[in-house]
Amino acid sequence: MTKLIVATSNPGKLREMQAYLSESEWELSLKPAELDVDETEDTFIGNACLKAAEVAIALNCWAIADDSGLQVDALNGAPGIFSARYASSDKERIDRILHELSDFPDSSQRQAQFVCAVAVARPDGSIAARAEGICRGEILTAPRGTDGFGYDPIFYIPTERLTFAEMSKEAKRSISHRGKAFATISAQLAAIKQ
Ligand code: ITT
Repeated sequence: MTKLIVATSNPGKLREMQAYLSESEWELSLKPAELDVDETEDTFIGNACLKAAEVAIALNCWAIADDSGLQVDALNGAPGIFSARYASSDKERIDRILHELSDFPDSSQRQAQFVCAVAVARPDGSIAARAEGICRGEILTAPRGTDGFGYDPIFYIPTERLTFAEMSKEAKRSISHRGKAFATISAQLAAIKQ
């Protein structure tokens, strides 16, 4: 089995990435905490490729990275690629979104989507695979649920009548941005000759 470095410092993302890659024929290993990559690109996929490539080169190993975030229609797509940098804790990030949407009480005005871009880099930093997944939903007026991470308690899926933070791991996987992106990348990873 070839080693594949999971290039994230976000514990919530890490749990999902490991679960979604658990049946792959790759030996997963976590990137060292001190190896951090600045996200200087202006797209999710650009930042996913950058993180995977820089970690791969630094460790001379295959690496996989995820760049993701929330895009709120009424905020012209914000926070988008700045989702992690929108405030300094998950609670403050949620409070900021709720405050910015306070003039938009109707669910029709609170439409949003999560985006996940994922990239796999070879040890020389070249990109071997990439994929993207999108999940549409609505931003609630107050958080609901305790599972998941990040913006999950305010991201509501009307067809399920649940937020991501109220869903089982399996339900989130089957409809989420990351579940979709990893379904595609897993097939690509399986096709790579190790
Ligand atoms: P790494 O770059 O180290 O992977 P990060 O947290 O900086 O970690 P991103 O730059 O991709 O990751 O930022 C993603 C932001 O969007 C971050 O605030 C997450 O909490 C949030 N996010 C991404 N996917 C999410 C999900 O499935 N549920 C809730 N929030 C999510």
